[in-house]
Amino acid sequence: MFLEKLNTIISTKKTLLCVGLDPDIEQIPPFLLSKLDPLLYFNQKIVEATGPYAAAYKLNLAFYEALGIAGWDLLEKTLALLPEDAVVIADAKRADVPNTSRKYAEAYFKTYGFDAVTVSPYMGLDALEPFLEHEDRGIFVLCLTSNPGSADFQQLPVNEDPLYLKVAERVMEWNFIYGNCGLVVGGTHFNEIERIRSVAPSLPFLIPGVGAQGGNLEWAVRYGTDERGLGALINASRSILYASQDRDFDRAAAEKARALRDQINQVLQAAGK
Ligand code: NUP
Repeated sequence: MFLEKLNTIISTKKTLLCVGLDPDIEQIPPFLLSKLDPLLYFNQKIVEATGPYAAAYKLNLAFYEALGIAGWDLLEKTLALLPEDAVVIADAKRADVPNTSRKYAEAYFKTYGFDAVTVSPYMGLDALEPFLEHEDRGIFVLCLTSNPGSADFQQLPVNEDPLYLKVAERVMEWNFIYGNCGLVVGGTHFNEIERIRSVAPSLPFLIPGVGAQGGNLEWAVRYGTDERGLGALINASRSILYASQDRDFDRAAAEKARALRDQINQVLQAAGK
């Protein structure tokens, strides 16, 4: 089961860090451009450097799709490099009418073998069921995203509570049926994380936005984790990937990842978790 796998990795490796593999040809160190396959080389070096500190890798599919056929090739080759002791998340933010969602689920879980996927709750339960029916995989539903635009819809009041809390409540209900749900909660919303955790005490949270987007790590860790200090992944992409533009970029990425893991563990310790 997904949550068991996630929590086993978290407690064995003692890390909540999720490394976001969002490779961008315009942001990688320029010296790599002379390599045969710069982005694959970059991903490989980043994975080798961060492996010991990562409980998960999250591949945002936009960075692969943007490259056309070369991107699908990069995705496949990158997946083959990832360590066994890390969960692998497709950040795809999908969901559609059931007949189409079934194909999305097949793509991520069967064709590419991801452990988990991010989905949008906007189209409702029947759009998510084709994903949820893959009982051994994790489904992270967008609850409150890290961007300022989350105020446009997600924070609107619905019978007094903000919509994102309704999403959290419904996902808790769905989790009683399927047992493989999680929530995406942006690390930029510190007060709200505590509220969401209180209505969804048992769901794993995927928390992006703490690095380049300036989220608050302490609140993300304190309230993003469950009462045992498990069930949360803190994602950082650019702040790790582009820690250096020089030949030491992989060492710099390892340093960033290690430092972030240590900071997270210090917060857990201070919170008595
Ligand atoms: O609310 C969200 N915010 C967010 O940044 C949900 C996400 N899935 N993400 C993704 O997390 C974003 O698309 C990117 O892949 C990663 C954050 O990257 P960075 O800001 O750490 O570079």
